[in-house]
Formats: sequence, structure tokens, C-alpha cells
Amino acid sequence: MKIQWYPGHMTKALREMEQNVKLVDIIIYVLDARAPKSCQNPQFVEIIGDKPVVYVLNKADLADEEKTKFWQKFFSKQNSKAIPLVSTMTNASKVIKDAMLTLLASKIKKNEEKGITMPLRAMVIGVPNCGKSTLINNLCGKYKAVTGDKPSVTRNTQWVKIAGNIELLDTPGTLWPSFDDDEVAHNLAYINAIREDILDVSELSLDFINKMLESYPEKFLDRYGLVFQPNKQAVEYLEEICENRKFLIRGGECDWERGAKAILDDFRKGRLGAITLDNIEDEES
Ligand SMILES: Nc1nc2c(ncn2[C@@H]2O[C@H](COP(=O)(O)OP(=O)(O)O)[C@@H](O)[C@H]2O)c(=O)[nH]1
Ligand SMILES: [Mg+2]
Repeated sequence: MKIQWYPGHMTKALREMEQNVKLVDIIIYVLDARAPKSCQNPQFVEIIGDKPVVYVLNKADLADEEKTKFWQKFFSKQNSKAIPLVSTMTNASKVIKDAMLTLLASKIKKNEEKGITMPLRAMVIGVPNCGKSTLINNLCGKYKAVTGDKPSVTRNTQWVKIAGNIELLDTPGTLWPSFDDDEVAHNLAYINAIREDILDVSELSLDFINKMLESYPEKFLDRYGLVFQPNKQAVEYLEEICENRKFLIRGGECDWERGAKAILDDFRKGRLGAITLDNIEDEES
């Protein structure tokens, strides 16, 4: 399945980000820890330029811990620091602020020497639904940014002040005009960064089943009480799940879409267990 989703408001958002980046000292780049590599928007490279970056591996509660450790190392470079985080739970303020202060240490020192007390400004960027607004709310300790469990809840860029003389800019989640890599597009769809009503959910779930059989067969089979058979097709597994769950329509035929949605929802809510979709091996080779 070829996936494409680049609505007009994303182009507008990107232009605003290009403007606003001039005002900030640092970037907070929120990545979904389940697919940190797939969450990297190629259009952000130019926007970020040589600004320091705090990579937040968010939704770490849903991701494979071992793989998160790898991705943390991968994203921590000279001018960047990666932090696994659960924005909905942990008090994020301290770790994120510490990372910002470390990366901006020389700038802060220079300002102090000149007697300047400027607020530190950060722009929060990431694909839709990765948790940008949740992270900002966590950093504020109050509900200031609107959140929601679907892509594109935040439509406008907005500044938010937090303690420690820091100002954050929330931005709408943006994707890019064309996904070169089908696997990246699929991963983004699985983590709900792409609007579901433009997708063929049944087909998506079959691709997802194949991915699970390859990467996390036990977690997948255990969840649905299924047995692995070498030549069994994804559609047969979906059929069994529909039958077991009584997802049937008149005449006893499978309600494929309902089964498909249930599987994707199970993954998204962490009911299949901790799973990371981006493979480490691809990077190590
Ligand atoms: N399990 C889990 N869910 C999260 C986490 N952070 C955010 N979410 C959920 O992800 C959904 C999208 O969050 P939101 O902040 O609106 O994402 P945004 O589109 O990037 O601003 C919401 O339902 C949040 O509750 C996290 O660390 N763990
Ligand atoms: Mg948002």
C-alpha cells in the first residue's frame, strides 16, 4: 500500500517554523520511541541547522527498552542529547531542563558575562501525535497546550512560558510531501501519525501482522492465543482473530475492518507489550 498524507496546514506550519527557528536557542525534537528513526522529518534538517537538539524519545513506556537504549546512544551526539521519556507520567521538567542547560552552557555563560538575562527559547517539533503538547504540559505543570490521541490536534504555533526563564514554542506536527521508504510510511501509520481515514486499515493491519511475525512473533501470537504455522498468511491470522473475538457480520463472515482496527489499537495502547518498530540492525550494518 502506498501511503501519502501531506495536508496544506503542514506546509503552512513548516513555513512558520522556518521563521520561528531564528528566535530560538535550542530545538526539542520529540520522537516516538517506538519508531524514532521513522519519525525524523527530512525537512527538519534544514530548519534545525546547527542549533543544539534535545531528542525526546517519548512514549518510552510503549517501546522496547533495549532498543530505546540503542536509539538514545544513536541520537546523542556532540551537539545533541537524547532522553527516553514518558510525558504522560514522569515529571519531565528536570531532565529536559538539565539537558537544555548542558547544551546551552557556553551561551548561558556568555550571557552572564555580558550581564544579559535573556529567556532561553526552545521550539518543540515532531511528527503528529508523538506527544509534543503532552510534553509541554508536563514541563509547564499545567494544561496549556491542547492534546489528543489523533494526528493534527495542534494547528497553530503557540508560545508557552515555563519556570527557569524558559519559553517553549509548540508547533503542529508535520510530515513531508512524499515518503521514499514504504516502511517508514507504514511505521508512521502504525503509531497513528497519519490520519486513519485516508488509510486502508484492513490492508495496513495485514502489513502490521507480517511485521509482528518477523520482529515480535511471541508477543503477537500470545496476545491472540494463536499458533505459528510456517506457511500461514497474515490474512489467515486476521481471520482467526476475528473468529475468536466474534468480529463477524451477517452470514458469519469476518468483519475485517473491526479486526484490523482492534489489532492496531492493541499495538497503539501497548497491549501487545513493549515494541519498537525501527530496527537497530539497519543502522549497525
Ligand atoms: N503511553 C504514552 N502516551 C503518551 C505519551 N505522551 C503522549 N501520549 C499520548 O499521545 C497522544 C498524543 O499526544 P499529543 O501531546 O496531543 O501529541 P502531539 O500531536 O505531538 O501534540 C495523547 O493521547 C497523549 O496522551 C507517553 O509518554 N506515553
Ligand atoms: Mg499537539
